[in-house]
Order: sequence, then structure tokens, then C-alpha cells
Amino acid sequence: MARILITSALPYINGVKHLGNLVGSMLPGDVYARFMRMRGHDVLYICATDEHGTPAELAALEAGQSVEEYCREQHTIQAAIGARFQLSFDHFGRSSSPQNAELTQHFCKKLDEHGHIEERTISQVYSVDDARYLPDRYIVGTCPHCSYERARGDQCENCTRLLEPTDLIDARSAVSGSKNLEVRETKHLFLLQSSFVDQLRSWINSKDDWPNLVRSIALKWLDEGLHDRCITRDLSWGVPVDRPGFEGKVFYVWFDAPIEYIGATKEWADLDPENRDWRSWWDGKAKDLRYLQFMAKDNVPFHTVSFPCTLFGSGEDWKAVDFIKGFNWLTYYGGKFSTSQKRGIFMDMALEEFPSDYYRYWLMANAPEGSDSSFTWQSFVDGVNKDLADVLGNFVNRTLKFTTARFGDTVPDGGTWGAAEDKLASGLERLISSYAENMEAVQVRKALSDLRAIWVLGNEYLTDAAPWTTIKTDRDQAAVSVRTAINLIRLFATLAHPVIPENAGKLLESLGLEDNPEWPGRAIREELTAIKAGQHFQVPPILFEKVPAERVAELMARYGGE
Ligand code: B3M
Ligand code: ZN
Repeated sequence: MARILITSALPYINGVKHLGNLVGSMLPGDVYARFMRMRGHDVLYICATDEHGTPAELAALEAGQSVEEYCREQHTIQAAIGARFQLSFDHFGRSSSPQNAELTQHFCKKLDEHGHIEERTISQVYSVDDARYLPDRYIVGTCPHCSYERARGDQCENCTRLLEPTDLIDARSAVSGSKNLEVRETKHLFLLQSSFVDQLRSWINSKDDWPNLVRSIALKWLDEGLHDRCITRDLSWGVPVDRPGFEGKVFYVWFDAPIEYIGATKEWADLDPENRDWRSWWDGKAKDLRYLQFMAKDNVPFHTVSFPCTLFGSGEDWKAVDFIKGFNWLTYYGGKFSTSQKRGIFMDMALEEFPSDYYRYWLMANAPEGSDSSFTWQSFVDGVNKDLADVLGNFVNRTLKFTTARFGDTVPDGGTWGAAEDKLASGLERLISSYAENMEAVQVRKALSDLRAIWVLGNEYLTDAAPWTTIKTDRDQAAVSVRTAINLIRLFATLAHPVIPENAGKLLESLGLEDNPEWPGRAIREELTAIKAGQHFQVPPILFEKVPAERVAELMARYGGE
């Protein structure tokens, strides 16, 4: 048994997340956490809302709330919707917590003590009418290169050239439209990242099990040369910079957000300090501890470069990540999911249409792992109907209905394990070990295709065994077939539990078992005979309702598509 620390990239606070956010960080982290718990490991699965930064301030402004109130409310909403998606965080914290503030200030102090922090004076655009400094992307104007009129101060979306806000013609505030802008001198803290390049490179090179996607992004970032990074901002919302001359300034959101992985662990421990030791989960010397992070690819540089600089530069022994799982983009009909443009399917609307397991299954089976993948309602409905309804659901139904009709509602006795069961067992043995290996390695799509193959194998067994035919001449033969099939239901539900916990739990309960399965670790024949004759069961209601074809058009009309 090992201790396994798992974090999912922290969802930003500005509203309910979409399926693209879910599939790239929270869902795979949850599936992995559930799998590892079933394997008997001591798992701590941490997540939180990422609450600082200008977008949070502006979203609060738009909602007519104070930023504190806005964040508190949105945190509650995100926590509730996460729970409805069965995300099994041990703690879902808030980056605005006092724990995170204290840790963030601590890291800055340590970095400073080790000579990694420098004060520099920079020029920044100040909007007199908004009474605030504007981050580059909140300044808009005409691009000097292509004359596009809505270019942002950091980049022109039209010609993709990188810009400085002062390059813009007719610059104005994106917050208010005001042109009353001034360039002011302001003092900031810089983290001297450039001195970490060699250490980072050898650390990243030592991670030979990291996915290519993650390694290549990390190394590219280093190859392009690391710039020293401004880690403070002239904003009022954030972790205050506790340093003379920095009154009214806060840390940059990307400085304190990853520290919240630690902060949230402390939040968790502070709820039960007698029994929880947060520091032991972040101990760089601990031998029994493995740390995995889940995130979408745009977050990779912050986790392979920036956050490690914070940890390494502190001179303290913090646990650094062992394995990073990065994901490509999930698109909505080939286009971007977008929070600001409200394009795509958001977690709350999703649950108004279908139960969470449907999405959990589809998103994992179609995870944007090797490349981007596209969510379309047709593909979603096909996945649900073919895999969940026709393969898994149908197996359960025909097994339990037939058994009830011919043998009653207890598992029948009679008959003996034979060649058909041997064949089933050896097929299963191979597939289950492949499934477990792929889950261990966080090869999500491969794991899901193993899971499906396991269900298919069970169906083939039942079709070949044909108890509905054998019962006419050989009751015992039929009995052993259905007894094995009922055991298969237990096995299917157990193996699928990390992916579809709600329905897997219902299945186990319908067999009179508890909804907290362990990983099937015994010899396969034992697993397939664990439920003995005489055990009472119930036929569960239809678990996976087949989605009628006309729903697709309806869903597309409601949510857009094409
Ligand atoms: N909040 C993800 C995003 O908003 C960002 C992740 C932080 S992980 C420390 O794109
Ligand atoms: Zn341009």
C-alpha cells in the first residue's frame, strides 16, 4: 500500500465549468482516485476553486456582487455540481483561504531568502476612470500591423502578433471603454526563473514515464528561454504581498493557484487536525508517497516550470509532482468550448439532460488523449446506447430477468464449472490485467476500451451458453450459466465502479452487496464464483435508458451544434 496524492487543476471561479474543463482535469483525476482507493491505497484527492485574478473581479462586478460574495457563492455552486458528477474529492478548497495566503507569503519569503526574488519597476497601464491598473489583455485597440480594431494589449487575435499595450492605436479599457489611460511606473516582485533552467531540464528529463504531450510542452518552454516572472499585481483582490512598499498589491493568480494544492491540503487537515497531517502529504523525503497531477495542456507550463521553481527555490523539502497527465482539447462540434461565449455544454445543463454516469463514461471513452476529440450529441448518444445500454445494461437485464422468471429471485444451485467457464475466465484474466495496467498508467482510452471488451466477453459467454435453450433439457446446465452471469454482473460493476460509480453501486446493491467494492484481486475463478447459490437478488430498474434517435436533433436545436 502506498500513499497517493492526486490533484486536478483548479477550476477557475467564474461560473460553472463545461465538459471540456471536466474531461481535462477533474474527471480523470476522480476516476484515477477511485481506482487507486479500490486497489487499497491511501489516496488523498485534492481540488479547489481558483479564485484570484482580474477575471474573478470582473465577473463579480458584472454580477453586481462583491468579489468575496461572488466567490463564496460560486464556490458553493461548483462544489455542489462536482458532487452531482460524483467527483470524490477528499477536499474541495478555495484558493482564497487563509491557509493559502499564509503559504503563498511563506514561499515568497523563502524564495527571497535564497536570492530568487528581485524588485523591479515596470510601466503599466492605469485606467483613471476605472481607478485600476489594467492587465494587458484588458486593454483593447487597433492593431498597428493589420488594423484589426479589437486587438488586445497582449496579442492581436486577427494576425496573432504579440503586442505591447502601448503598440495599440486608440487604446481603451476593455472594462469600461474609457480612453483615459496613463502609463504609470509601479514596483513589482520578479521570480528569477532563468536560474532554474538546468535544474528543471534535468528534472523533466528524469521523468521518462511522462506523456509526450507533457514533456514536449515542458521542454519547449525551457528551450525558448525562461524569462523572469512578475509574481505580483496591482489589484485589490488576491493574497496580499506582505512587504514594505507593496501595500495594496497582491500576488499574481498563477503564483498562488498551484500553492493552493498545498493550501487545500492544509484546509483539509485543519478540519480534523488530530487525525490529519497535511505536511506528510507534501514531504519531499517521503518514500511511500506518489504525487500525480491532472490538467489540460495549456496548464502544463505552470506545473512543469513555474510551480516547480517555487518549490525548488524555497530551499525546503517539498514534494514535487511524480507524474503529470495532460490532455488535449475536447471540442464542441469541432469548435472551442468557451465560458465567455457560453458555447458548448456546461456541467449544470448536462445533468438536466442525462445522468452523470452517461457523461463520465462517454468522456473517458473519448478523452482527448492522443489528440483533440470532438463532443457531438450524435457521438454521445451512440456511445450511451451502444456501450452502456446495449452491452452492459442489456447483459444485466437479460440475466436477471431470465433468472427471476425461471429460477426465482435467488441465485440457483446445480451444475458445475465447465469448459465454457474456463474459456470465459481466461479471456477475462487477460483483459482485466490489461485494464488494470492501463488504469495504473492513466491510459484512459485504452482502459475504457478494455472495460468495454470485458462487457462484450460476458455477453458472448451468455449468448453461447444460451440458458434459455439449455433449460429445456438440462436445468443444471442453465443454472451454472446464470450463476456465472450473475457473478459477471458483480465483476462488471466492480471494474466499472471508478468510471460509473452511481450505476455500479446500484448494480452491486441489487445483488445484495455493499457499494464499496475492492478491486477483484483473487484468482479469476474465485471471483467468478464469489456469489453462491441461495443469494437473494433484485432486478434493478433499467439502468441505462436507450436514448431515442430524435433526441439528437432536439439537443442540437437547444444547445447549438454543427
Ligand atoms: N485555474 C485553469 C484555468 O483557469 C486554472 C488552473 C489552475 S491550476 C493551479 O484555465
Ligand atoms: Zn493584427
